[in-house]
Amino acid sequence: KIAGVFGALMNRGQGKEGVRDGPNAIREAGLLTLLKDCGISFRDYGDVEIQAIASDDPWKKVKYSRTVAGGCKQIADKVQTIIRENGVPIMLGGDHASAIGSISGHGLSQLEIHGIKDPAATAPLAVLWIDAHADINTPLTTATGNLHGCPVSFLLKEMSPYIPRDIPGFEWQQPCLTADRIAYIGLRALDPDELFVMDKLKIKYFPMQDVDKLGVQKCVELALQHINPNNDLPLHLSFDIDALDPSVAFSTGTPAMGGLTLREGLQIVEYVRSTGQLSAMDLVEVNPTLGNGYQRAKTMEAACAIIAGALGKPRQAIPYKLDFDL
Ligand code: DIR
Ligand code: MN
Ligand code: MN
Ligand code: MN
Repeated sequence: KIAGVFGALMNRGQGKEGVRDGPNAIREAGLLTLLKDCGISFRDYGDVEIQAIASDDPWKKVKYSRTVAGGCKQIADKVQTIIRENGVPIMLGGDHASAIGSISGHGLSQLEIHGIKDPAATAPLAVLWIDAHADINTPLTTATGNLHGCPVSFLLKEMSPYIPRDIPGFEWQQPCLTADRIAYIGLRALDPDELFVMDKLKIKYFPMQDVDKLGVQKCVELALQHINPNNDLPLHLSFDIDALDPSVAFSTGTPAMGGLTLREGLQIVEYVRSTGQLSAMDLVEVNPTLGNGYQRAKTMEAACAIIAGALGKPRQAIPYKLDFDL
């Protein structure tokens, strides 16, 4: 397999438009050179441009549903193309609403691979969500109206009674996961309704205080044990750069103090890589228009390091054996 890198120029899932420039800032910071130097084979699939829909008035509080949903459909198609071509999709964001697209596409690909004809079936797939936020608000409970705070509720079967069917643009989308197939690490900025829902659905989550108590290694082991007990499901790693502390990743729309160190972030992705099950990854919410030059450079360097770590770059050096396969 090779890494199939693509940009998702999604910026209507929240209010800070510069997140659209994230993918190209990550490329300009040298991601592809770094992968090449590490012997990681990849193909750059270019960018998914999001078509701004001219009249995209709010549905209740929800902003830009047609633009976001249409973009997510394009992203889902791109992910399916990459997987058909034997790639591991690496989506550079863009805001986290894009994960409705990448995870739906990954789910549909798994159904296709297993010859499951019913598109409403639960996909054989596990998701590890690394974020300061839980992104599990619903279109009716969201306080901000920003869809980047809602992707998980769109993806879970158990949440579908709470997702109105008439949100414009989302007609194509169906939940592909059950609540026992997703776990979180890094949480520290949840809305009260989100915590209620997570406890109700018995979702496994490791907030920052667990990272401090148990250590990040134990958290990632327990998270994966829960969502993928036999380590036989393909894994989708959805990494919001705001999971990292603002001292290393300031250039993001909703930074939250007290986050993961870069070392903890690397430990997570390196462990995921060691399972051999990484099947797709998102690295989202990188906004190069925020922060000063130093903060921007740090954020881009962190993003590149997290991606390379997930794809097998050892931390101590560029590998001297350049023949490994994903
Ligand atoms: C907040 C912020 N929970 C919302 N969410 C996110 O808008 O629903 N920030 N995802 O990154
Ligand atoms: Mn976040
Ligand atoms: Mn997020
Ligand atoms: Mn965010």
